[in-house]
Parts: sequence; structure tokens; C-alpha cells
Amino acid sequence: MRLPTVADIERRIPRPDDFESRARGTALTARVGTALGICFAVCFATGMWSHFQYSTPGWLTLSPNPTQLYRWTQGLHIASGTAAIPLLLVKLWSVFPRLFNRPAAGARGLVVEVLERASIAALMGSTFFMLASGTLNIIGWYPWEFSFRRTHEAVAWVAIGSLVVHIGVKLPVIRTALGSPIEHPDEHLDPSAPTRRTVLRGAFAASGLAVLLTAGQSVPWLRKVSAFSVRPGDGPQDLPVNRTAAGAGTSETALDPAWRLEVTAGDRTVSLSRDELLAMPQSTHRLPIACVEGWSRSATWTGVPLRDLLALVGAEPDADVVVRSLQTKGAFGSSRVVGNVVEDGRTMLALSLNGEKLDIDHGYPARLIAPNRPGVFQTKWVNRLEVDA
Ligand SMILES: Nc1nc2c(c(=O)[nH]1)N[C@H]1C(S)=C(S)[C@@H](COP(=O)(O)O)O[C@H]1N2
Ligand SMILES: [Mo]
Repeated sequence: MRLPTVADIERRIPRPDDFESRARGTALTARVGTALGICFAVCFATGMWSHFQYSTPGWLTLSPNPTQLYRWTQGLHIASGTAAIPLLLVKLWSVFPRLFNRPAAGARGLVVEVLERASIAALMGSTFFMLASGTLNIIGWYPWEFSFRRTHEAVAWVAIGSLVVHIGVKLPVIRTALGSPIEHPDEHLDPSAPTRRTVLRGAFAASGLAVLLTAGQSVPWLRKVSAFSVRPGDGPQDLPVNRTAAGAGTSETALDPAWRLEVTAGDRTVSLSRDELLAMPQSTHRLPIACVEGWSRSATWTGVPLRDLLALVGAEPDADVVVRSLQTKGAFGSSRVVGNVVEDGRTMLALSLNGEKLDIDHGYPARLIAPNRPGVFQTKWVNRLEVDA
């Protein structure tokens, strides 16, 4: 028996022309690609905006206004990422036969082919990672060891960089494809096969449907439509809960009658019971919780403005404040509020929610709530405010 030669194997690998679906081709790829490019651009911009909330660059001062800004940017981030998934799959299907391209003869042809394939591999690997890790994050599953946020950010730069290179290289092809009609009337076609236009419409419809099925987690009137919403809004007091008191290890400490809020600035400390906080002038505001994982929901909060608490220790109303909590396990047990946000009268230590005493899973005895702030920083079970000198 003779072993197959390289030439035998090569003969068995399909060639681009062996794939017959006429719906494929640059006319389709360029159109789906344009939609995908728009989704990636929105996703990248809103994602960077979200990273700035964690590590704020020097040129940016976080503002409490517009109140709903973070809710919108993060909602768009999740919607554009979700919309990208069906588009990416259709785009890959439309270029799949090109995987079997043979390089042009000669060393130069080989080098060009290798470079092009390496750049596409970087683009594919990074976009796959972004969409997959983002989706797992939305469903609240972290099966990895690395920091989601830092890795998702670092790979985003690889993705956007390789995307820009890809668009740059393909620009002439994209221009020609977008400039000519999607169907060619002179093609002799099998009338039973789907047309390019059908595939394109299908891709857009699948993408729109994916958004519709998930957007109810931020858009109230879509709540009933959104079968895939991870947190449709069930939770005590009509608000979803990300981490329960049991999960954060605060079930007992939060109910301890000896609980006090400590407010410190330098060597001055004031200690207040919940009744003493309730005896202070209360404010009521409607503000959203906008979770980085995608869901958001407005609620009516009542409590004491942070700046009034700072006044008790003689601190400026626009000082930075570190908010600490009873939480002993896991992340997000504390957060920092910048002076601009502290100064806003709607930034409060909330004591009640939707007209009722704050539920323990929403942060009883007291939780932070501030306008235009990611949910992770709306610290629950607060027991200490430290004014940053
Ligand atoms: N102490 C503490 N506060 C916390 C968290 C936490 O894990 N620990 N989770 C945050 C996150 S991720 C969100 S989205 C909101 C959710 O608030 P809710 O459960 O009151 O709706 O609480 C925030 N506050
Ligand atoms: Mo969150």
C-alpha cells in the first residue's frame, strides 16, 4: 500500500469554487461586514466608557449628569455586542470558502497569504473572545481565573486594532462591493436557492431578534418580550438583586441592632444609628441601578444626602468619599465617590426603596445610591464613609 503524497492530500482539500451557494460573495460580505463594523464601533466606544468609570483618565471628571447616561451606554454596549453575534456568524459563512484559497505561486505569494491569514486569525480570535466572554459575563458566569474586566479591555484593543487593519486592507473591495447591486441580474440562478438579499435580511432579522430577546433587561416595555433576559426584574421591592446578603456574608451583621454608620474625616468621627439617620432631613429621588452586566432598573430611593453627612464632620460638600460596607467576602465591598458626585443632592445613603424599608438584599440598613453610576459602585450594607483628605 502506498502512503498518500502531499499532492494527493492537496487534491482532496476542497477549493473555493467547490462551494456552490451563490448567496456567498463580497456583495453579501461587505454589507454584513458594514453592519458588524458599526456594532463593533459602538461596542468598543461604550466599553471604553465603562472602563473609565473604574479607572478614570486625568482628562475626564466623572459627572452625576446626565442621570441616565451610564444606563444608556451600558445598555448600548450589551445590545451592540448581542447584535454582532448573528452578523459575525453570517459573515464567516459568507467567506468560509476562502479558507481553501491556495496561495499564488512563489515565495512572495506565500508570504502575502501567511500575513493575511495571520491578521484574520488575530481578528477572529479576538472578536470571538470578546463576544464569548461578554456573553458569559451577562449571564453572570465567570469560569476563568483572570480578571474579566482587564482581559476584556486588553483584548478589545487587539480586536479594534486588527479590525482597523482589516478594513484598511479590504477598503477597495468593500467600496466596489457596496457600490454595485447586491444581486446580479445576469447570473443564471437556481430559483429555489436563497438569494443574497434573503440571506442579508435573515442576518439583520436574527440580529434584531437577539437584541429584542435580551433588551428587556434594561428597557421596561420590552420586559415581557425578552425571553432571554437574565434578570427580568424579579427581586424584593421590584428590583433585581445581584449579590444577596447571604452571598456577601452580611445576613447577620446587617441585622445587628448595634449597627452604626461611622463618618470620618481626618481625626473627626461621627457615629449614627439608623434611627438617627431617619431623623435627619430625608430626600427622595428616582434613580436607576445600571449593572455593568447589562440589566438596569429605576426605583424610588429615600435617604440622607451624602453631603449632609459630610457636613457633620466638617468636610467640604465636594470631597471624595470612600464608602465601606459590612461585606467580608468577594469583590465590590467598597467604592469611591468623586467630589462632583458627592456634591449632587441626589447622591444619598438610601434607607428606603419604593416607599418601603430597604430589603436586606438591597443593602439594609443603608446603601449608597448616586446618579449616573455603574451598579457595582452602588455599595450595599454601608457602615463607613471615609472622607479622603
Ligand atoms: N456591598 C456590595 N454592594 C453591592 C454589590 C456587592 O457585591 N457588594 N453588588 C453591586 C452590583 S454589581 C449591583 S448591579 C448592585 C445591585 O443592586 P441591587 O441588588 O440592590 O439591585 O449592587 C451593587 N452593590
Ligand atoms: Mo452589577
